[in-house]
Amino acid sequence: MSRARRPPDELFAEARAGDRSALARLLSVIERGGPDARAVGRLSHPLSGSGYLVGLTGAPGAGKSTLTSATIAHLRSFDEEVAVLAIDPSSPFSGGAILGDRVRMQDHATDAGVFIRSMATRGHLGGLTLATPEAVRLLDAVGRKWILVETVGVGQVEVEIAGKADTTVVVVNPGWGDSVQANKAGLMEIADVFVINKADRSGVDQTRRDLEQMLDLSDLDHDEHGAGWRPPIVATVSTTGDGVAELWDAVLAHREHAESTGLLERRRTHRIREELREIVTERLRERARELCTGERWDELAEQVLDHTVDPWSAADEMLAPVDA
Ligand SMILES: Nc1nc2c(ncn2[C@@H]2O[C@H](COP(=O)(O)OP(=O)(O)OP(=O)(O)O)[C@@H](O)[C@H]2O)c(=O)[nH]1
Ligand SMILES: [Mg+2]
Repeated sequence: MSRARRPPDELFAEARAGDRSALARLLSVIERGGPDARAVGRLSHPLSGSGYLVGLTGAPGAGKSTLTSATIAHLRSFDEEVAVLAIDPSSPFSGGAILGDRVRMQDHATDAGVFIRSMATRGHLGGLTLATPEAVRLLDAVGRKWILVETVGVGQVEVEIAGKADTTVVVVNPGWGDSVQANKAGLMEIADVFVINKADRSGVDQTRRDLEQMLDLSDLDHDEHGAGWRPPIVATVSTTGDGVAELWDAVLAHREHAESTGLLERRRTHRIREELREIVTERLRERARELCTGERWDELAEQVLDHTVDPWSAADEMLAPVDA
């Protein structure tokens, strides 16, 4: 296979026609960022909007990938096509493979109705907050009706990425109530559906009671959820597939609620605004890097050092082309 750089529009046409390796290469382009990534975005945007985005998150090892794999099997039994993105905001590794996920999801590797891909930060500015929505848009544009995004971890960034789905599934395990590290408030905020996975272990009832209690205490009517939705709690054993049908029914019920109440539209509007703000911020950062070089920049730095110019005035001067 030639590694020569191919223009995004060629790859895009091939991906639309069902070529998975072209799709994988486009996702690498998005992961790298820069002008080519923007070109992909311009191609995807007009053709996207019909896919539905389901986010899955939870503590490391909660069983998200196994659950995703079981969910894929469930969807495939109805002949639904699905794309999966596994996102690891804390990992610098990329190249499309978080090994564990590959292994766990390899049951589906030869199924043309399933596309699985991992993405990592690669350390560039803006990173996954820019790349994730772009990747989702691409998968949507090439015709995937269901897009599942698995996010590893429960820190602020992870919860932020996971919470930007149309429906967000939060995966916990029995005994979750005892664990101190989990960002519980953040997870309560984004959950549309709770899953107690590893329900073959003891403590499921207690965990369910804990979750119910937390739901009783939380403000379910705030805008993110919309009035009238209380996140259901589903128990699963993802290694056997037990409970996965109920989980998917809960996702479908939430989708229907979101579509019929206007919640989905509100969420998507909110998401687009946030993304636009990210894009503008990233552009301004790039612009700053361009502006803060050269002779005048060096001079000003000297003058600030000598106390002949204050930093604010120096910044004003560097920003003059932007403010104009
Ligand atoms: N007993 C039991 N084990 C499970 C269940 N689901 C997953 N596991 C096991 O839990 C371990 C972690 O599963 P993963 O699916 O990799 O979990 P994950 O949340 O994707 O993990 P990270 O992506 O590393 O955060 C594996 O050894 C699974 O076999 C379950 O329902 N019951
Ligand atoms: Mg995983």
